[in-house]
Amino acid sequence: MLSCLAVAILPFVGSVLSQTAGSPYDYIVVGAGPGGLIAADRLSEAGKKVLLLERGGPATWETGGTYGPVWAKGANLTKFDIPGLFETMFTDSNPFWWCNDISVFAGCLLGGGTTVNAAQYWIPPDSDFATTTGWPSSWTNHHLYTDRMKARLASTDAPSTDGKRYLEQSADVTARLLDVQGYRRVTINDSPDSKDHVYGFTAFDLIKGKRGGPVATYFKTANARPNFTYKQNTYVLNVVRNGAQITGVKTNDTSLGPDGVVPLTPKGRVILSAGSLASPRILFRSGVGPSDMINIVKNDVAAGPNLPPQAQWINLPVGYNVSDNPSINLVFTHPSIDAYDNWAQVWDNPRPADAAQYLQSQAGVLAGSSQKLNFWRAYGGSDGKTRWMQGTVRPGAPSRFLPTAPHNASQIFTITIYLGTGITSRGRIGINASMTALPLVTPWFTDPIDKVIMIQAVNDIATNIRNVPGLTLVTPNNTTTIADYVNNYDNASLGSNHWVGSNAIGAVVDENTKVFNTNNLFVVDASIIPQLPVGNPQGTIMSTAEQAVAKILALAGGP
Ligand SMILES: Cc1cc2nc3c(=O)[nH]c(=O)nc-3n(C[C@H](O)[C@H](O)[C@H](O)COP(=O)(O)OP(=O)(O)OC[C@H]3O[C@@H](n4cnc5c(N)ncnc54)[C@H](O)[C@@H]3O)c2cc1C
Ligand SMILES: *[C@@H]1O[C@H](CO)[C@@H](O)[C@H](O)[C@H]1NC(C)=O
Ligand SMILES: *[C@@H]1O[C@H](CO)[C@@H](O)[C@H](O)[C@H]1NC(C)=O
Ligand SMILES: *[C@@H]1O[C@H](CO)[C@@H](O)[C@H](O)[C@H]1NC(C)=O
Ligand SMILES: *[C@@H]1O[C@H](CO)[C@@H](O)[C@H](O)[C@H]1NC(C)=O
Ligand SMILES: *[C@@H]1O[C@H](CO)[C@@H](O)[C@H](O)[C@H]1NC(C)=O
Ligand SMILES: *[C@@H]1O[C@H](CO)[C@@H](O)[C@H](O)[C@H]1NC(C)=O
Ligand SMILES: *[C@@H]1O[C@H](CO)[C@@H](O)[C@H](O)[C@H]1NC(C)=O
Ligand SMILES: *[C@@H]1O[C@H](CO)[C@@H](O)[C@H](O)[C@H]1NC(C)=O
Ligand SMILES: CC(=O)N[C@H]1CO[C@H](CO)[C@@H](O)[C@@H]1O
Repeated sequence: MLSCLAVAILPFVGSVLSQTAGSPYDYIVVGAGPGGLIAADRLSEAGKKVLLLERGGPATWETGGTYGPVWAKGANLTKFDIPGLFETMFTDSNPFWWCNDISVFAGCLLGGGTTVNAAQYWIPPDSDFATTTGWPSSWTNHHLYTDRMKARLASTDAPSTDGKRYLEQSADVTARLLDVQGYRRVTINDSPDSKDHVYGFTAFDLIKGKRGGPVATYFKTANARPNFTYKQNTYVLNVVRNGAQITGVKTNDTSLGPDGVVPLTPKGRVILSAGSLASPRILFRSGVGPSDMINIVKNDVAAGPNLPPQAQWINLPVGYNVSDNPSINLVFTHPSIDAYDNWAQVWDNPRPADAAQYLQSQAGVLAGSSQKLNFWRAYGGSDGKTRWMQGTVRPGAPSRFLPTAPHNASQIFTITIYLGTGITSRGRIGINASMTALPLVTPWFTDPIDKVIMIQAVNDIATNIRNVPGLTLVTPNNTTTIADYVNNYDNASLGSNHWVGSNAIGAVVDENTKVFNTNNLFVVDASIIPQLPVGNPQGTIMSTAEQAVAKILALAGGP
C-alpha cells in the first residue's frame, strides 16, 4: 500500500495490496528505476496484472516525499524536485537516498538513479544499439522505441520555465576553447547521431523547472491503472524457482504472503530491474551466476537456506564484462565565471533573488542542475578501434579537486572528460561476505589503450587554453603534466556511476532479455546493455526498456 500521504495526493486506483496478500501476479517487476518503471507501465497498459516492488520510499512531492530545504517549506517541493540542489546529493549529512548495501553511488528510492541524478538526458544515436556495440541484430531498429520514449518524456536544454538560460558563463568560455579546435555548435538532441567535434547546451529530462524523468511520466500513468500495484519499502531477496521455472519472489515483508513470498500466476513472469549492481545480487541469491558468487550466498546464514539445491544452480557470467566511463576532472578559472559559491549555499542559504524566483515560478538558476555544456569527439586508437570522448562543463568544482595554489574561488569551473562507446576496459561486479554489491575488479583503464586515448583527449583540451584570454588551468597545476595527472589519478574518483553490462544481452540474457536457461525470468535495466552508450546512459536505458518490454509482451508462453 502507498503511504497515506501519497494516497491523498495521487489518484490511486491500483488494487490495495493488503486485500490481496498472497494473490498471484502476471508480472512482478523488481525495482522502480527507469527500467522497472517503463516495464511496469507498459505491461499494465497491456492489461497484465502487475506488481512493482521497490526497496526505497518516495522522493518527489507528487509521490509523497517531504524532505526539502527550509527555504522551500510550504511550497510542495522536495530536494528531489529542485534541479539546482543536485550537487547537494553529495554534501548532505542525511543521505538516505543512497543504497546502503552497494559500495558505489546508487539511488534506492522511487525512480532509482533518475531521482538523484543530474538529469542529463540524451536521445540515443544509432551506435548505442548497433551490432558493433554488442547488440543482437534484432535490436538495431531502435527508432520505434526511442520515439515512444520521446513521446512520453521530452528533453529540454532550457529548463527554466521562462525559457531563458542562466549561469551560462562556463558554457560560453568552453565554447570559445572548442571553436578553435574545429568543433561546431549543435542542439544535441536534434541530431543524436552527430557525436564528433560537436558541442551544445546540456539537455535534461526536467519538466516545468522540476525533476521529471520516468517518475513524473511512466509511473504516473501506471499508478492510475487498476491492474497496477506499487509496493515500496519492500526488499526483494531472491526469486523462488523450481529449476528453470520461477514461481514467485521472496521479499522481506511477510504481510505480502507466506514467508514474504509473492506468487506468480501459472504463466507469470518476473522482471528484475534493480540496476547494474543489485540485479546481479538478486541473481546470485537465486542460484544464478558464477559458482564463486553463489557459494558466498550459500555460506551466508540468512541467504544460504533460500538457495535452490546445487544441482539447480545456473552457471552464467553474471557480473563479468561490466563497464563504466573513466572520467577526469580539469578545473579552470576565468574572470567571466560565476562559480555560484560552488553550490555550497543552495540548501541552507541560497541567493535570495534566485530562491524567490524559483519558488514563484520554477524559473532561474535553480530550475537547472549544474551542468551547462556537453561536447563529443571521436578518437582512433592504435588497436584500430574508435573511442568516443564526452566533455561535461559546470561552474564550481568537486572539493577534492580544488587547487592547492592560490586562486580566485569565485571564478572556478570544471570540465570533466569521459570516455564512452568503444572503450575496451572491463571490470567485474560481485558481492562480498556481507552481501554488499561492489566492483570486484574496477573497470577503468584495464586496457592501457583507453588510458592513452584519455591522455590525448585531455591534452587536446589543455593545448588551446592560451587562445582564450584569462583562461587558466588550475587543476592539475602548472608543475604537473597531463600524463602524470591521468596516470596518478585516484581510482576512487575515476568512475562515473554509469555501470552497464553486468547481465549483458547475449551473455546472461537472450535477445528477448530472458535469463538463459530459465523459462520466465527477465532483466530490464542498465545491466543488459552490452557496451557504454555515447553519453550519460539514462536515455539509452529508457529506450532499451521500451524495446525490451515490447519483446517480452510479444514472446509466446506468457500471461
Ligand atoms: C549520482 C548519479 C548521477 C547520475 N547522473 C546521470 C545523468 O545526469 N544522466 C544520466 O543519463 N545518467 C546519470 N546517472 C546514471 C543513471 O541514473 C543510471 O544509469 C540509471 O538510473 C540506471 O537505471 P536502472 O533502471 O538500471 O537502475 P536504478 O536507477 O539503479 O534503479 C534500480 C531500482 O531498484 C531498486 N532496488 C534495488 N535492489 C532492490 C531490491 N533488492 N528489492 C527492491 N528494489 C530494489 C532501487 O532502490 C532502485 O530504485 C547518474 C547516476 C548517479 C548515481
Ligand atoms: C500543497 O499541496 C497541498 C495538498 O495537496 C495543497 O492543498 C496546497 O495548495 C499546495 N500548496 C502549494 C503551494 O502548491
Ligand atoms: C524491508 O526492507 C526495506 C528496505 O530496507 C525497509 O524499509 C522495510 O522496513 C523492510 N520491511 C520489513 C517488514 O522489515
Ligand atoms: C566478455 O566480452 C568479451 C568481448 O565481447 C567476450 O569475448 C567474452 O566472452 C565476454 N566474457 C564473458 C564472461 O561474458
Ligand atoms: C601541484 O600538484 C602536485 C600534484 O598534485 C602537488 O604535489 C604539488 O604540491 C602542487 N604544487 C603546488 C605549488 O601546489
Ligand atoms: C574574484 O572573482 C570575483 C568574481 O569574478 C571578483 O569579483 C573578485 O574581484 C575577484 N577577486 C580578486 C582578488 O581578484
Ligand atoms: C563488504 O564491502 C563493504 C563495502 O566496501 C565493506 O564495508 C564490508 O566490510 C565488506 N565486508 C566484508 C566481509 O568484506
Ligand atoms: C605556476 O603557478 C604558480 C602559482 O599559481 C605561479 O606563481 C607561477 O607563476 C606559475 N608558473 C608558470 C610557469 O606559469
Ligand atoms: C588504480 O587501480 C589500478 C588497477 O586496479 C592499479 O594498478 C593502480 O595502481 C591504481 N592506482 C592508484 C593511483 O591507486
Ligand atoms: C489480469 C487483470 O487483472 N486484468 C484486468 C485489467 O483491468 C481490466 C479493466 O481495466 C480488467 O477487465 C481485467 O480483468
